[in-house]
Amino acid sequence: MYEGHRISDKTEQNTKRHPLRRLISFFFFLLLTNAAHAEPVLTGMIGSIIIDEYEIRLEGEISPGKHTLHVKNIGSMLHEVVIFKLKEGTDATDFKSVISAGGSLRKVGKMKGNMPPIAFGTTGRVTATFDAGNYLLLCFQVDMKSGQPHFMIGMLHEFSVS
Ligand SMILES: [Cu+2]
Repeated sequence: MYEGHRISDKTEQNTKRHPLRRLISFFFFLLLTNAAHAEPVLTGMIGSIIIDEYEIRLEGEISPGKHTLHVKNIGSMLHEVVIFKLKEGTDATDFKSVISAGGSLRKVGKMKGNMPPIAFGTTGRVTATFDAGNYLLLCFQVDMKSGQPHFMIGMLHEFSVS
């Protein structure tokens, strides 16, 4: 009943607005989102992520909001960082089981940000918008020896935002 009420409100509002005005607002929306992409608005604290063989760890706590995290690769290989939000009720073990079984990532959550691989001894950054929930930091690079993705052999870190 509440849903129906909300939908009819929206329809009424849309019919009142001139199509050109809607187009203009959409254009400004694009401008704003692009600007936000180029120069992230930072709220709360900025944490950092350390990547190594084979671990990934978060220094500091992340509060809800948009954050850019500094990344440092202290290992001897290429590593990347993927920020993944877990669906409510799932954890790192569920994530690994789903991937091992060849299932879709969408079954366990959603990717929120990523930093392409960086060489050892270098730094990078990754930006994501966080809301409350449980997250994973992951590296998807494949290990030459075992053929396993790095997150399967330790480069996985679970944390929560509240
Ligand atoms: Cu890695």
